[in-house]
Amino acid sequence: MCSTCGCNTTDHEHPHPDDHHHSHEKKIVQVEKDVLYENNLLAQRNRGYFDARNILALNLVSSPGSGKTTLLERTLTDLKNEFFFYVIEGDQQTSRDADRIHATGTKVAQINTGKGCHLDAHMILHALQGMKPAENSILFIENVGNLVCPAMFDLGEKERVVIISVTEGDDKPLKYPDMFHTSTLCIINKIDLLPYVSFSLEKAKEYARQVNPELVFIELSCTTGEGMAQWYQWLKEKVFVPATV
Ligand SMILES: Nc1nc2c(ncn2[C@@H]2O[C@H](COP(=O)(O)OP(=O)(O)OP(=O)(O)O)[C@@H](O)[C@H]2O)c(=O)[nH]1
Ligand SMILES: [Mg+2]
Repeated sequence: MCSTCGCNTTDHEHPHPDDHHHSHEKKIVQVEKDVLYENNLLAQRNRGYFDARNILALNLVSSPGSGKTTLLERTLTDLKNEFFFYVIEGDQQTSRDADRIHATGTKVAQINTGKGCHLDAHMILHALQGMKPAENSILFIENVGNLVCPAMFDLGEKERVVIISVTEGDDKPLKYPDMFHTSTLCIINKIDLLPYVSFSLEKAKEYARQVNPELVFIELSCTTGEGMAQWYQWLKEKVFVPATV
C-alpha cells in the first residue's frame, strides 16, 4: 500500500501532492519483504523462548466466529487439573474474549490490533514479557478472526491450528489456501449443526488435502462436546514431558 495516498492498487501512475509520478509495484514488494523479514526474525526469537522453557505454543486461526474462544473455554475448563495454560487473545477491539478466558481462571493477555487484521511476532514478544508463562506449560494464541492475513505471520508457534465451522461452507480451503497450507491440524467445528446446513465433511477434507496433503482433521462440537476427546488426545501427544532424574 502506498504510504503517500493510501491506495492499494499495484501498478498505476497518478499525481501526488509533491507532483511526483511513479509506478507502485516495486515499492509494494519491497515493503512486504521487509515487514515479513523483521517478523520472521522476531518469530525465531519467540520460538527460542518457547523451546528453552518447554512451552507448547499453538496459534489458533480461523474466520470470525468459528468457535476459537468457545474451544478454549471448554479445553481450559476440562484440562485445568492436567496442564498449566496461558492464553493470548487477539482482536481488533474489546477485551470480550479475554474476559471469557479470565472467567475460566486462566492467565490471559488481550492484544487489540486496532486497524490491524492479524497478530505479529512483535506483539507476542511484548505480551510474553508481561505474562512470563511458566516452564512446561501450554500457550494458546487466539489470532484475529481472519482467514487471510494471519497465514503470513509466523508468531514462533510450534503448531498452527486452523478451525473451520460447518456454517462457513466446505469450499473455504480452496478459496483461502494459505491458511490450510500453513497449518498442521484442521478442526472442523459445530458438527452439531450438520443436519441443518449444506456442508460436506468429505468435500471439505478433500479440498483441504489438495492444498496440504499432510493436514490432520478432528471433527467436533464445542457445544455438545462430541469429538473433544480427540482434540485432547492430540494436545496430549504434542506436550513434551521432560524426563525426571
Ligand atoms: N452450534 C454451535 N455453536 C458453536 C459451537 N462452537 C461455538 N459456537 C458458537 O459460535 C459463536 C462464535 O463462537 P466464538 O467462540 O466466539 O468464535 P471465535 O472464533 O472465537 O470468534 P472471534 O474471536 O470473533 O473470531 C458463539 O455464539 C458460540 O456459542 C459449536 O460447536 N456448535
Ligand atoms: Mg474469539
